[in-house]
Amino acid sequence: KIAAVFQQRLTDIANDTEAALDRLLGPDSRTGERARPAHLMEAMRYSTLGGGKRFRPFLVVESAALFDVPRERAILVGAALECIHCYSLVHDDLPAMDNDDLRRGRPTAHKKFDEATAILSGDGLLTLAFDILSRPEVHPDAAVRIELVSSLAINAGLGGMVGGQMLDLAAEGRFGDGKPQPLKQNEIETLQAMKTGALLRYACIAGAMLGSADKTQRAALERYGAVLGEAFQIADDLLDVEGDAATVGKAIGKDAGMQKGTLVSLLGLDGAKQRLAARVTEAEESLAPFGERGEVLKAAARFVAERKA
Ligand code: GRG
Repeated sequence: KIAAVFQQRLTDIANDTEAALDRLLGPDSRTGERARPAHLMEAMRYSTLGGGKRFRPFLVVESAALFDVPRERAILVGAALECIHCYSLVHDDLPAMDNDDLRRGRPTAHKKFDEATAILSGDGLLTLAFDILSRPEVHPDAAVRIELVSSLAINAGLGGMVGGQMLDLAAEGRFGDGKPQPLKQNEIETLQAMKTGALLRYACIAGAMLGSADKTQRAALERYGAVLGEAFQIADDLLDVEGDAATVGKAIGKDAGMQKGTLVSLLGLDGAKQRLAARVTEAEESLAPFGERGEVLKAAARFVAERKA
Protein backbone atom coordinates (compact mmCIF):
# COMPACT_ATOMS: atom_id res chain seq x y z
CA LYS A 1 0.00 0.00 0.00
CA ILE A 2 2.75 2.46 0.93
CA ALA A 3 4.42 1.63 -2.41
CA ALA A 4 1.28 2.83 -4.20
CA VAL A 5 1.21 6.02 -2.10
CA PHE A 6 4.86 6.60 -3.01
CA GLN A 7 4.18 6.13 -6.74
CA GLN A 8 1.25 8.53 -6.62
CA ARG A 9 3.28 11.19 -4.78
CA LEU A 10 6.16 10.80 -7.25
CA THR A 11 3.74 11.29 -10.17
CA ASP A 12 2.04 14.29 -8.56
CA ILE A 13 5.32 15.97 -7.69
CA ALA A 14 6.68 15.30 -11.20
CA ASN A 15 3.58 16.97 -12.68
CA ASP A 16 3.82 19.98 -10.38
CA THR A 17 7.55 20.32 -11.06
CA GLU A 18 6.91 20.18 -14.80
CA ALA A 19 4.28 22.93 -14.52
CA ALA A 20 6.62 25.10 -12.42
CA LEU A 21 9.51 24.63 -14.86
CA ASP A 22 7.23 25.40 -17.80
CA ARG A 23 6.36 28.72 -16.16
CA LEU A 24 9.94 29.49 -15.02
CA LEU A 25 11.25 28.85 -18.54
CA GLY A 26 8.66 31.14 -20.09
CA PRO A 27 8.19 34.89 -20.57
CA ASP A 28 9.76 36.93 -17.78
CA SER A 29 8.47 40.40 -17.01
CA ARG A 30 11.82 41.35 -15.42
CA THR A 31 13.82 41.10 -18.64
CA GLY A 32 11.13 41.29 -21.31
CA GLU A 33 10.60 39.01 -24.25
CA ARG A 34 13.22 40.58 -26.54
CA ALA A 35 15.98 40.06 -23.99
CA ARG A 36 15.48 36.28 -24.08
CA PRO A 37 16.80 34.70 -27.29
CA ALA A 38 14.10 32.29 -28.43
CA HIS A 39 16.61 29.71 -29.67
CA LEU A 40 18.33 29.51 -26.28
CA MET A 41 15.04 29.33 -24.43
CA GLU A 42 13.90 26.53 -26.74
CA ALA A 43 17.08 24.56 -25.98
CA MET A 44 16.71 25.10 -22.22
CA ARG A 45 13.09 23.94 -22.38
CA TYR A 46 14.03 20.93 -24.51
CA SER A 47 16.49 19.62 -21.91
CA THR A 48 14.32 20.35 -18.90
CA LEU A 49 10.71 19.60 -19.82
CA GLY A 50 9.03 16.34 -20.70
CA GLY A 51 11.30 13.74 -19.17
CA GLY A 52 13.06 12.43 -16.12
CA LYS A 53 11.78 10.85 -12.95
CA ARG A 54 11.99 14.14 -11.02
CA PHE A 55 13.32 12.17 -8.09
CA ARG A 56 15.29 15.12 -6.67
CA PRO A 57 12.21 17.40 -6.56
CA PHE A 58 10.34 14.50 -4.94
CA LEU A 59 12.94 14.38 -2.16
CA VAL A 60 12.73 18.15 -1.61
CA VAL A 61 8.94 18.15 -1.44
CA GLU A 62 8.64 15.08 0.79
CA SER A 63 11.40 16.23 3.17
CA ALA A 64 9.72 19.63 3.41
CA ALA A 65 6.33 17.98 3.97
CA LEU A 66 7.69 16.49 7.22
CA PHE A 67 7.57 20.08 8.53
CA ASP A 68 4.32 21.15 6.83
CA VAL A 69 6.13 23.56 4.53
CA PRO A 70 3.72 25.12 2.00
CA ARG A 71 4.00 22.89 -1.04
CA GLU A 72 4.52 25.65 -3.62
CA ARG A 73 7.72 26.73 -1.84
CA ALA A 74 9.16 23.22 -1.95
CA ILE A 75 8.15 22.83 -5.61
CA LEU A 76 10.15 25.94 -6.49
CA VAL A 77 13.24 24.58 -4.71
CA GLY A 78 12.72 21.22 -6.45
CA ALA A 79 12.47 23.01 -9.81
CA ALA A 80 15.70 24.92 -9.11
CA LEU A 81 17.47 21.67 -8.25
CA GLU A 82 16.12 20.02 -11.39
CA CYS A 83 17.61 22.89 -13.45
CA ILE A 84 21.03 22.02 -12.00
CA HIS A 85 20.48 18.30 -12.64
CA CYS A 86 19.39 18.88 -16.25
CA TYR A 87 22.30 21.23 -16.95
CA SER A 88 24.69 18.57 -15.66
CA LEU A 89 23.16 15.99 -18.01
CA VAL A 90 23.43 18.37 -21.01
CA HIS A 91 27.09 19.09 -20.30
CA ASP A 92 27.85 15.46 -19.44
CA ASP A 93 26.52 14.38 -22.86
CA LEU A 94 28.76 16.79 -24.81
CA PRO A 95 31.48 15.42 -27.10
CA ALA A 96 34.13 16.77 -24.70
CA MET A 97 32.67 14.63 -21.90
CA ASP A 98 30.69 11.43 -22.52
CA ASN A 99 29.79 12.14 -26.15
CA ASP A 100 26.30 10.64 -25.97
CA ASP A 101 23.68 10.82 -28.71
CA LEU A 102 20.65 9.88 -26.64
CA ARG A 103 19.24 11.08 -23.32
CA ARG A 104 15.85 10.19 -21.89
CA GLY A 105 15.09 8.40 -25.17
CA ARG A 106 15.61 11.52 -27.30
CA PRO A 107 18.57 13.12 -29.11
CA THR A 108 20.93 14.86 -26.68
CA ALA A 109 20.92 18.68 -26.66
CA HIS A 110 24.00 19.08 -28.87
CA LYS A 111 22.54 16.62 -31.39
CA LYS A 112 19.15 18.32 -31.46
CA PHE A 113 20.67 21.82 -31.57
CA ASP A 114 24.45 22.31 -31.77
CA GLU A 115 27.34 22.25 -29.31
CA ALA A 116 27.47 25.98 -28.61
CA THR A 117 23.72 26.11 -27.96
CA ALA A 118 23.94 23.04 -25.70
CA ILE A 119 26.76 24.61 -23.66
CA LEU A 120 24.88 27.89 -23.33
CA SER A 121 21.61 26.17 -22.44
CA GLY A 122 23.43 24.38 -19.60
CA ASP A 123 24.90 27.69 -18.46
CA GLY A 124 21.44 29.26 -18.61
CA LEU A 125 19.92 26.47 -16.50
CA LEU A 126 22.72 26.64 -13.92
CA THR A 127 22.16 30.38 -13.55
CA LEU A 128 18.38 30.07 -13.49
CA ALA A 129 18.58 27.73 -10.49
CA PHE A 130 20.10 30.46 -8.32
CA ASP A 131 17.71 33.07 -9.71
CA ILE A 132 14.79 30.88 -8.58
CA LEU A 133 16.19 30.26 -5.09
CA SER A 134 16.69 33.97 -4.47
CA ARG A 135 13.02 34.84 -5.11
CA PRO A 136 10.88 35.79 -2.08
CA GLU A 137 8.23 33.19 -3.06
CA VAL A 138 10.71 30.47 -2.02
CA HIS A 139 10.73 31.66 1.61
CA PRO A 140 9.81 34.98 3.21
CA ASP A 141 12.98 34.92 5.34
CA ALA A 142 16.00 36.05 3.27
CA ALA A 143 18.35 34.18 5.64
CA VAL A 144 16.69 30.89 4.66
CA ARG A 145 17.02 31.76 0.97
CA ILE A 146 20.72 32.54 1.40
CA GLU A 147 21.20 29.20 3.15
CA LEU A 148 19.46 27.41 0.27
CA VAL A 149 21.62 29.24 -2.29
CA SER A 150 24.87 28.72 -0.41
CA SER A 151 24.27 25.03 0.22
CA LEU A 152 23.35 24.41 -3.43
CA ALA A 153 26.49 26.22 -4.59
CA ILE A 154 28.61 24.04 -2.30
CA ASN A 155 26.92 20.78 -3.31
CA ALA A 156 26.80 21.50 -7.05
CA GLY A 157 30.27 23.04 -7.38
CA LEU A 158 33.94 22.30 -6.87
CA GLY A 159 33.45 20.31 -3.68
CA GLY A 160 30.34 18.56 -4.99
CA MET A 161 28.97 17.50 -8.38
CA VAL A 162 31.39 19.38 -10.65
CA GLY A 163 34.39 18.30 -8.58
CA GLY A 164 33.15 14.71 -8.63
CA GLN A 165 32.83 14.81 -12.40
CA MET A 166 36.42 16.06 -12.63
CA LEU A 167 37.66 13.21 -10.41
CA ASP A 168 35.77 10.79 -12.64
CA LEU A 169 37.38 12.11 -15.82
CA ALA A 170 40.80 12.00 -14.14
CA ALA A 171 40.25 8.37 -13.11
CA GLU A 172 39.39 7.53 -16.72
CA GLY A 173 42.84 8.80 -17.65
CA ARG A 174 41.75 11.92 -19.49
CA PHE A 175 44.68 13.93 -18.16
CA GLY A 176 48.41 13.43 -17.74
CA ASP A 177 49.74 10.23 -19.27
CA GLY A 178 46.28 9.15 -20.46
CA LYS A 179 46.29 5.92 -18.45
CA PRO A 180 43.20 5.07 -16.39
CA GLN A 181 43.90 5.47 -12.67
CA PRO A 182 42.50 2.54 -10.68
CA LEU A 183 40.73 3.92 -7.63
CA LYS A 184 40.65 2.47 -4.14
CA GLN A 185 37.29 1.84 -2.52
CA ASN A 186 37.36 5.00 -0.39
CA GLU A 187 38.28 7.06 -3.47
CA ILE A 188 35.32 5.65 -5.41
CA GLU A 189 33.07 6.41 -2.46
CA THR A 190 34.29 10.02 -2.31
CA LEU A 191 33.94 10.49 -6.06
CA GLN A 192 30.39 9.18 -6.09
CA ALA A 193 29.36 11.05 -2.95
CA MET A 194 30.41 14.21 -4.80
CA LYS A 195 29.23 13.47 -8.33
CA THR A 196 25.82 11.93 -7.60
CA GLY A 197 25.37 12.04 -3.83
CA ALA A 198 25.75 15.78 -3.28
CA LEU A 199 22.58 16.80 -5.17
CA LEU A 200 20.50 14.04 -3.58
CA ARG A 201 21.74 15.03 -0.13
CA TYR A 202 20.98 18.66 -0.89
CA ALA A 203 17.42 17.73 -1.88
CA CYS A 204 16.85 16.32 1.61
CA ILE A 205 18.51 19.08 3.62
CA ALA A 206 16.73 21.72 1.54
CA GLY A 207 13.47 20.34 2.98
CA ALA A 208 14.95 20.73 6.47
CA MET A 209 16.03 24.32 5.71
CA LEU A 210 12.59 25.26 4.36
CA GLY A 211 11.00 23.70 7.44
CA SER A 212 13.37 25.24 10.03
CA ALA A 213 14.15 21.74 11.29
CA ASP A 214 15.89 21.33 14.64
CA LYS A 215 19.41 19.85 14.87
CA THR A 216 18.29 16.23 15.30
CA GLN A 217 15.82 16.38 12.42
CA ARG A 218 18.36 18.01 10.16
CA ALA A 219 21.06 15.47 11.00
CA ALA A 220 18.54 12.68 10.33
CA LEU A 221 17.72 14.05 6.86
CA GLU A 222 21.37 14.63 6.12
CA ARG A 223 22.14 11.01 6.98
CA TYR A 224 19.16 9.80 4.96
CA GLY A 225 20.27 11.86 1.92
CA ALA A 226 23.84 10.61 2.13
CA VAL A 227 23.01 6.89 2.32
CA LEU A 228 20.26 7.27 -0.26
CA GLY A 229 22.80 8.88 -2.60
CA GLU A 230 25.09 5.91 -2.26
CA ALA A 231 22.22 3.48 -2.78
CA PHE A 232 21.16 5.42 -5.91
CA GLN A 233 24.63 5.18 -7.42
CA ILE A 234 25.07 1.45 -6.66
CA ALA A 235 21.62 0.76 -8.14
CA ASP A 236 22.54 2.79 -11.23
CA ASP A 237 25.79 0.86 -11.69
CA LEU A 238 23.95 -2.44 -11.21
CA LEU A 239 21.40 -1.37 -13.83
CA ASP A 240 24.24 -0.60 -16.23
CA VAL A 241 25.74 -4.05 -15.80
CA GLU A 242 22.54 -6.10 -15.68
CA GLY A 243 20.78 -4.05 -18.36
CA ASP A 244 23.75 -4.50 -20.65
CA ALA A 245 23.89 -8.23 -19.93
CA ALA A 246 20.17 -8.57 -20.62
CA THR A 247 20.20 -6.66 -23.92
CA VAL A 248 23.54 -7.82 -25.26
CA GLY A 249 23.13 -11.35 -23.90
CA LYS A 250 26.67 -11.54 -22.59
CA ALA A 251 28.11 -12.86 -19.37
CA ILE A 252 27.98 -10.30 -16.60
CA GLY A 253 31.33 -8.94 -15.61
CA LYS A 254 33.22 -10.36 -18.54
CA ASP A 255 31.72 -8.75 -21.61
CA ALA A 256 28.71 -6.85 -20.37
CA GLY A 257 29.32 -3.25 -19.30
CA MET A 258 31.16 -3.78 -16.04
CA GLN A 259 32.38 -0.20 -15.66
CA LYS A 260 35.72 0.24 -13.96
CA GLY A 261 35.81 2.49 -10.95
CA THR A 262 32.41 1.59 -9.53
CA LEU A 263 31.57 -0.25 -6.33
CA VAL A 264 30.03 -2.97 -8.52
CA SER A 265 33.34 -3.61 -10.25
CA LEU A 266 35.16 -3.56 -6.92
CA LEU A 267 32.78 -5.61 -4.75
CA GLY A 268 31.29 -7.83 -7.46
CA LEU A 269 27.57 -8.19 -8.18
CA ASP A 270 26.67 -9.97 -4.96
CA GLY A 271 28.81 -7.72 -2.81
CA ALA A 272 27.27 -4.63 -4.40
CA LYS A 273 23.74 -5.97 -3.91
CA GLN A 274 24.46 -6.65 -0.23
CA ARG A 275 25.81 -3.17 0.22
CA LEU A 276 22.78 -1.70 -1.54
CA ALA A 277 20.42 -3.56 0.80
CA ALA A 278 22.42 -2.36 3.81
CA ARG A 279 22.20 1.23 2.62
CA VAL A 280 18.42 0.97 2.17
CA THR A 281 18.06 -0.33 5.74
CA GLU A 282 20.27 2.48 6.99
CA ALA A 283 18.19 5.05 5.08
CA GLU A 284 15.02 3.66 6.66
CA GLU A 285 16.56 3.70 10.14
CA SER A 286 17.77 7.27 9.79
CA LEU A 287 14.14 8.42 9.50
CA ALA A 288 13.23 7.13 12.98
CA PRO A 289 12.84 10.66 14.47
CA PHE A 290 9.89 11.26 12.12
CA GLY A 291 7.87 8.17 13.07
CA GLU A 292 4.90 7.43 10.79
CA ARG A 293 5.51 10.57 8.75
CA GLY A 294 8.75 9.12 7.41
CA GLU A 295 7.03 6.20 5.68
CA VAL A 296 6.94 7.71 2.15
CA LEU A 297 10.65 8.56 2.26
CA LYS A 298 11.35 5.02 3.48
CA ALA A 299 9.42 3.70 0.48
CA ALA A 300 11.54 6.00 -1.72
CA ALA A 301 14.70 4.31 -0.45
CA ARG A 302 13.27 0.91 -1.37
CA PHE A 303 12.26 2.24 -4.80
CA VAL A 304 15.83 3.37 -5.46
CA ALA A 305 17.07 -0.17 -4.89
CA GLU A 306 14.33 -1.86 -6.92
CA ARG A 307 13.95 0.49 -9.88
CA LYS A 308 14.47 -0.91 -13.36
CA ALA A 309 15.15 2.33 -15.25
C1 GRG B 1 28.96 17.77 -16.39
C2 GRG B 1 29.09 19.31 -14.41
C3 GRG B 1 28.82 17.99 -14.94
C4 GRG B 1 28.43 17.02 -14.10
C5 GRG B 1 28.03 15.71 -14.55
C6 GRG B 1 25.23 14.08 -13.11
C7 GRG B 1 26.53 13.99 -13.84
C8 GRG B 1 27.62 14.86 -13.40
C9 GRG B 1 26.67 13.18 -14.91
C10 GRG B 1 25.61 12.33 -15.45
C11 GRG B 1 26.13 10.95 -15.65
C12 GRG B 1 25.66 10.01 -14.63
C13 GRG B 1 25.14 8.71 -15.07
C14 GRG B 1 25.71 10.35 -13.35
C15 GRG B 1 25.25 9.55 -12.26
C16 GRG B 1 24.00 10.19 -11.72
C17 GRG B 1 22.81 9.75 -12.46
C18 GRG B 1 22.43 8.33 -12.37
C19 GRG B 1 22.12 10.63 -13.14
C20 GRG B 1 20.84 10.32 -13.78
O1 GRG B 1 19.87 10.68 -12.84
P1 GRG B 1 18.36 10.20 -12.92
O2 GRG B 1 18.30 8.70 -13.01
O3 GRG B 1 17.90 10.82 -14.32
O4 GRG B 1 17.62 10.83 -11.79
P2 GRG B 1 16.48 11.35 -14.78
O5 GRG B 1 16.53 11.28 -16.29
O6 GRG B 1 15.40 10.46 -14.21
O7 GRG B 1 16.37 12.76 -14.30
